[in-house]
Amino acid sequence: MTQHILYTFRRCPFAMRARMALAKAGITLELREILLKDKPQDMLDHSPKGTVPTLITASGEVIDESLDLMYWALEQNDADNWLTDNGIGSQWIDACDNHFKTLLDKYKYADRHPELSESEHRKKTLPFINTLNEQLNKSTYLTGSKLSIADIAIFPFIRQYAMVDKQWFDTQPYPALQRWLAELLDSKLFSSIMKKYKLFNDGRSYTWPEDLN
Ligand SMILES: N[C@@H](CCC(=O)N[C@@H](CS)C(=O)NCC(=O)O)C(=O)O
Repeated sequence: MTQHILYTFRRCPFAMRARMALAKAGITLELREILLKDKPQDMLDHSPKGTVPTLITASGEVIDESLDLMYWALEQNDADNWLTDNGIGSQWIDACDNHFKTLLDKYKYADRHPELSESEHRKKTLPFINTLNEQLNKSTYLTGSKLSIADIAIFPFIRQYAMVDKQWFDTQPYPALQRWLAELLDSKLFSSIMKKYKLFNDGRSYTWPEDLN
């Protein structure tokens, strides 16, 4: 039987959130780990924009936006009701994807954006970081007392943010955000989607999530 095929890159935050939703929904697929500088032709043939994650379903549909992939997976199996989020989850995701992500990239790659120093770039991220921390002071997760799609969609970017200058992040007065990040980093779900795979370009692909040989 034809399987779904996922082109992915382990360290890409968009691919991480997609893999978390796919794993949570218990979707089995063929995982193809790629290098962004050496994209497989089959992936480009299906999605010329060439971004990960890209999923080709068993029926040939192409899903090449991480958020669409999260919804596609959870709409098939949403055992923990990640999609029930008081309707505010999409506002958090929108603020992250369409606002914070650009500021994060400038902070992370400050040398490519010399108009400001690294700490000046970081300063521009602080309103969003403060808002997250304030929300997580009020509720365990972003949309209430239980985990939802918003937490998972945003988490890989906060992970990346914290890693730019870990010592700085760890010593900031964001206890609620630090608690939330630590919990997600320690989760079985996250470790299950961060396993290392050999490259598809070296002839390897895997039945995922089980096959680690
Ligand atoms: N909007 C896309 C963005 C995905 C994206 O930009 N992924 C990056 C890797 S983290 C990528 O594939 N970049 C293409 C490249 O570097 O060539 C999504 O949500 O899936």
